[in-house]
Amino acid sequence: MAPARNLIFVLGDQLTPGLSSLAAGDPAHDRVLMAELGDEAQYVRHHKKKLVFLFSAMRHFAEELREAGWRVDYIRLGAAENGTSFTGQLGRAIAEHRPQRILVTAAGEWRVAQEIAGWQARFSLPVDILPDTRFLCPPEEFRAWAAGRKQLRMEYFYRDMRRRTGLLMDGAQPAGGKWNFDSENRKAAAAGLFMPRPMACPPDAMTDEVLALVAARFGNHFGDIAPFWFAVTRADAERAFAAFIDQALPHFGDYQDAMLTGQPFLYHAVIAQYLNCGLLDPLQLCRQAEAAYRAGKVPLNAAEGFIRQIIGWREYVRGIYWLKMPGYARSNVFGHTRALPDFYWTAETDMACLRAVVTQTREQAYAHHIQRLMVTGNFAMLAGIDPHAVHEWYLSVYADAFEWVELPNTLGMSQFADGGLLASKPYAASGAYINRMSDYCDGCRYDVKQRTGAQACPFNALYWDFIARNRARLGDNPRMAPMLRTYGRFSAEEQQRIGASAAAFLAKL
Ligand code: DLZ
Ligand code: SF4
Repeated sequence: MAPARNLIFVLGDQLTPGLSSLAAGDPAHDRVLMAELGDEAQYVRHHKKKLVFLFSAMRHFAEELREAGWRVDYIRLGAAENGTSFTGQLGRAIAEHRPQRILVTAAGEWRVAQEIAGWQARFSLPVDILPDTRFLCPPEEFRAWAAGRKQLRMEYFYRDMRRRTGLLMDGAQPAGGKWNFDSENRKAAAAGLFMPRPMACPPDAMTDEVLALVAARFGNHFGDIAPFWFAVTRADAERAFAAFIDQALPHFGDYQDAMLTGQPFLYHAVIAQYLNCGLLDPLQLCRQAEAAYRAGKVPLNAAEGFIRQIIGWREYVRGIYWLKMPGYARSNVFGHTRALPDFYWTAETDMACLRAVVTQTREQAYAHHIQRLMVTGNFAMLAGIDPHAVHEWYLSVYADAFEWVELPNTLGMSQFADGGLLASKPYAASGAYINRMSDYCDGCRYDVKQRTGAQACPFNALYWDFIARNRARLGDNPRMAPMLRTYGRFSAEEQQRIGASAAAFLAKL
């Protein structure tokens, strides 16, 4: 066999035909390598549905590349020696194909990028690491944007991205005269609203094989493997997105922050898993959402809210990740050290909100942003859980979670472990917030109206105890001042009861 000219390593979250490494290669001379890797499946113990999704999407993508004329080495889990790591598989493929050069699109995760950075020296071969052009803002540009700013406010970054892409712009002005319609997006959901389900794709034969593989090899990982309904091809993911635009986007804005028992999806798109492994293209999704608005099919607050998540928040957290890693992973400004409670895995807790969110996470490898931020995340911060353990939990349980997006969302936004680089205040809330935005409290054995005592909603005492514990640190944050003042007005006895209630609850965790 003639040696390959380039060996192109396509990673599991690079399932995009226009990927920079593929664009730099040539099917006539080059060879593509893809590998299912034990190390990647287990460095955190990913949810079974996530593993099925990724491996099946990888296998389907390899077929797509073959149909486009590429020669693809696709290494199935457990199929070849040196099998469990990127570097091990690359070494094996180099020995077999004797390429002149390695092409790879920059890895999404710092850990993998470090590994790739060592390849040139290790294999004495040129390694071209190409920029990941699927993102709109390259890390260097974000660095330049951040340089010299005291606060890295997403809102200003987002406006620049709107101007740059022209999305929802009328000339130099934002459509509707406002950049951000978030204040219109806080309706609580009422039971009985028509809730479309995300489009379900029954497993094909290839997915059935992966289901058997994951059940056999990773049966002890968290999460229900069945029913498996995620799309695993670009065509199906695009259909699922089109269905979202048609059926759910019109209400997505209004009910973005709502939570309802037995309704895991509400009007959410549930496409982040497709987006983050490369099946869907971010800019194309935004153009479709804008077109639906321009055609009068969806209101502006919905289209703007959706587009802001993609070109604003998603790009912004990636920028923060590459700006701050590797140190960012160790952020722990509150010095929290408590172990993650078992009920994050078992859902066995009397707190109905946490039970609902963990149960749904186990069933679907999905929860929406407010469930993640204000239920599981909020509880972990109030209870003083080690933020690194919280990070590893989110990274493993959600199908869309890749470290570049999950880590800043967890450590920065949700746990405030970075001391306020990402968020202007801790997203701490008592039971009242959860009661306002959900129906969880109706079915809970705790009383959301009581602050202390054995029947009181644990979020309440934990919330005030968190405020009290961190008085000194939060004192100069103007957005926390009202809460600190309220706490200060409690009687000494009430403050004492809060401390005792929180301590009694935590002692039993
Ligand atoms: C998350 C993941 C998993 C579970 N499995 C694989 C795999 O078998 N092969 C692979 O190439 N990538 C996998 N990934 C994605 C990587 O862990 C990592 O998130 C990306 O390569 C980004 O750096
Ligand atoms: Fe959650 Fe408290 Fe409401 Fe129970 S009462 S569901 S613990 S917020």
